[in-house]
Formats: sequence, C-alpha cells, structure tokens
Amino acid sequence: MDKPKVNMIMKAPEEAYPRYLTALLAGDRAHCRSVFEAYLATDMDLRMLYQDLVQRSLYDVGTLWEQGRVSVATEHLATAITESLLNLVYPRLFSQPRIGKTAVVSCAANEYHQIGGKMVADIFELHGWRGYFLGANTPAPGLLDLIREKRPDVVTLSLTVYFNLETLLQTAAAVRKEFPTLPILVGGQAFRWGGRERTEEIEGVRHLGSLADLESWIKSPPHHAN
Ligand code: B12
Repeated sequence: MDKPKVNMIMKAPEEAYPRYLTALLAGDRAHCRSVFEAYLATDMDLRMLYQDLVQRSLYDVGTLWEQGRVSVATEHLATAITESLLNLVYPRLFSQPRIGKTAVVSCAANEYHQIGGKMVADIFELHGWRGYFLGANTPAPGLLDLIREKRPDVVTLSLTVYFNLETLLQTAAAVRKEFPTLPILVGGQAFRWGGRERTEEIEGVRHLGSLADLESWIKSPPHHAN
C-alpha cells in the first residue's frame, strides 16, 4: 500500500481510517506504522489518537470477530501490530518534565485485555507522572508487593470483561485494607454492563468513564482517597 501523507490524514481522518483497518486485518504492519507515525508527526492529541484510531480499530476487529467475519488468528495479528505501534509514542511520552508523582496501573487477575491499561499508564506519563504498568492478569499479592515498593500516589485497575468484576472488587478491597488513603481509580469497557456502584462502595474507589475523565482527574489535585 502507498505511504499515507500527513496532510491527507489531517484533512480527512475518515479517509485514512478504512485503509488503516484493512491493513490491520491484512497484517500489513508497514502501512499501519506509516499511518500511526503520520498522526504522531502532527500535533494531534495523544488521547484522540488512542481513541479515534487505536480503540476504534480494535473495537471494529472485536465486532468482526464476534460476527465470525475474521478469525481468532487475524484478531491476534491485529492486536500484536497495535501493541508494537504503541511503543512508537515513547519519545513523546518521556519528553515531558517529571513532576514527582507515581501511578501503578494494572489489570485485575484473569483480565487478559491490557491495551486500555497501557493507554492509562501512558496518559499519566504524558502528564509528567511515572506510570508503572503491570499489564494483564496481575494477581493481587503481586500488585500489593509493588505498591509497598513504589509507594504510588494512585492505583488504577482496568476491567474489560464483566465476569472479572468480582476479582477486581477483591483486589480493590485488598489494596484498601493495607493502604487506607491511597486513591483507587477503576475504568474500562466492562463497566458498560454495570458494576460501577459496587466498586464505589469501597471507600476511596472512583470509576472514571474515559481517558478524558482521567486527564481531568490528573489535573485536579489534591488526590486522596477520602
Ligand atoms: C484484543 C482482544 C483480546 C486479546 C487481548 C490481548 C491484549 N494484549 O490485550 C485476547 C486474545 C487475550 C482476548 C481474550 C478474550 N476476549 Co477479547 N477482545 C479483544 C479486542 C478485539 C480488543 C481489546 C482492546 O484492546 N480494545 C481497545 C482498548 C483501547 O479499549 P478498552 O480496553 O476499552 O480501553 C479504553 C477504555 O475502556 C479506557 N480504559 C480502559 N481501562 C481503563 C481504566 C481507567 C482507570 C480509565 C480511566 C480508562 C480505562 O481507555 C481505553 C481508551 O479509551 C476486544 C474488542 C473490544 N471491543 O475491545 C475483544 C473483547 C473485549 N474480547 C471479548 C471476549 C469475549 C474475550 C474472551 C472471553 C474470548 C474467549 N472466549 O476466550 C477472552 C477473555 C480473556 C480474559 N480472561 O480476559 C469480548 C468481550 C465481550 C463482553 N461483553 O465482555 C470483546 C468485546 C470482543 C467481542 N466483540 O465480543 N481478547
């Protein structure tokens, strides 16, 4: 496929998107990379890039997979390409001055969807925080160990599949028990099916609906659980 031009993308993102998705499904890493890099070369907000290109394409891949129109292997291919592209944002993330705050970002045990959580960690980095990203399927004892070691200002838990809600609740309760004032943020697409009220029954746990809400939270200190 041809290398996309920055101007074309800036003027007409709708035109770039279908070809990006086609390339993602075809396993055409080179085209996907050039679209992604072209966006990064603009001053486009990282959050918009994550939502309008990355999230949108993976949600579409998920729908196609659910409808039996793409195979599991294709879905894995698309995910692997996406994860490799996310590393291209590093220079932008770490160019910001550090502000001495720390977030520990994780998924609940048994939660294998980690890309949303990775984006959360990146948003913290973008705002000068240090974002420790533990990835998928982190058992609660391991998370507690890391919190003891890093003494973060906040812990966030990402949930994609609703059947992992109980595990997330147990993890949040364990963190709360040992760290009574540490803020805990939860989010992810599983909450479209409910569960928000149950998480917020645990003191100092707050549900955030989007990366925009996360940015608002980051920009509105003081941060404390009570
Ligand atoms: C890739 C993928 C996988 C990969 C994940 C690999 C990886 N490295 O992450 C693998 C193969 C492991 C997988 C497994 C499964 N998957 Co899957 N998977 C997907 C897919 C296609 C993309 C996921 C993704 O990365 N999305 C993009 C990210 C950016 O979106 P996001 O997670 O929602 O995050 C955004 C927001 O929610 C938010 N956010 C997320 N967390 C947080 C936290 C905070 C604090 C905040 C503020 C914001 C926030 O920020 C992000 C940016 O906006 C989705 C389709 C979809 N709709 O997402 C299906 C999907 C999520 N999977 C699904 C299913 C059913 C499964 C399996 C059960 C399949 C199976 N039978 O084995 C297993 C479950 C495994 C488990 N125990 O977790 C279903 C879930 C349906 C449902 N109603 O719950 C989906 C929706 C597909 C579908 N359409 O049916 N999957």
